[in-house]
Amino acid sequence: MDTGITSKTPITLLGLGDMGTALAHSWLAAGHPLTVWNRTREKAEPLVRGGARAADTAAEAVASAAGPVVLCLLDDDSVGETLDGADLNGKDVVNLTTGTPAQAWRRARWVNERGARFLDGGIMAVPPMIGRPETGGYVFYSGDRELFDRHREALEVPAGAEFVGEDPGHAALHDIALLSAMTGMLAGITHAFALVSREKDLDLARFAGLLAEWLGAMAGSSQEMAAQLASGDYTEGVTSNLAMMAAGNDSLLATARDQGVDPRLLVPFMELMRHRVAQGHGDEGLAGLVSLLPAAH
Ligand code: FVH
Repeated sequence: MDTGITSKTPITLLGLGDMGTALAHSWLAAGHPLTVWNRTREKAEPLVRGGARAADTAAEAVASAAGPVVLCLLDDDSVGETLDGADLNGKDVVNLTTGTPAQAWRRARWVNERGARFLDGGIMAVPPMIGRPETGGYVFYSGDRELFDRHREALEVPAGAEFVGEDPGHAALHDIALLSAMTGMLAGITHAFALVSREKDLDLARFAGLLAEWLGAMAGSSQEMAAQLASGDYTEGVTSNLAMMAAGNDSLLATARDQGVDPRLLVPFMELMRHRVAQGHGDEGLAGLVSLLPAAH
């Protein structure tokens, strides 16, 4: 006989956009009692048919929460609007809304002042990866360690969970750092395709495979950079030195010119390399470039 009683952690989820809906389906499929709320109520209907309960207001959803209150909304402003008027006292708040570290610090303080615990999360996955561990998606978490440990099993249902520290801003910092690295990589991919795409007899699908393989092989250089930054010796274990790479940039620029491609996506990085070599650091790896990046305030 199905008594409807389960030992699974009940989840309250605020926000049913593409990502929130994917999270909701994964918790339902794993048998977690689920209460949902969304500003546009209709988005809750398919989940209600699947066994979720839809709350009429965010405040009502929070009031009835016996487990973590998870937010997956557009941005930090929508989090503030959604929680405005909700009684958070004694609640566990898990914010999976993408934001900056500064927003996470402020939100943590705001939530703590209202008597609740706070965990921030940065999702490193797209909706089709949710509930599918084989895709490698995961979420960075930071903030209240005890809250994380208590709800870890439930948090690991949609995607892997990577706790990165008690500083509430560190999940967002990891998230944004990885997205920033991805942005640079996508700029490089865009430039590479601009170079080859005008060649009529070049197999772009084959090129794409070679490109992905090469980027994967080069990704290991991040460990070299980490070791150099940790020791402060930017010449430690250098595989390819800056002087050699800066000289090679001339070939990259000449080929861009010959192929009729604007090199604007690469030039700022190349200028940084040239500057560091001119400072007399041609024997370093790339770690020395980090020291050139502090922004003027
Ligand atoms: N989708 C993705 O690929 C990325 C993957 C990495 C992580 N992001 C972040 O996840 C957050 C939610 O993203 P999403 O994909 O669910 O976003 P949308 O489909 O646009 O849904 C937005 C939800 O936010 C609600 N909302 C917007 N403004 C307000 C407001 N002022 N008050 C209350 N709710 C608000 C919106 O409600 P509605 O439009 O349906 O009424 C949706 O529920 C996000 O931080 C990504 O950066 C996703």
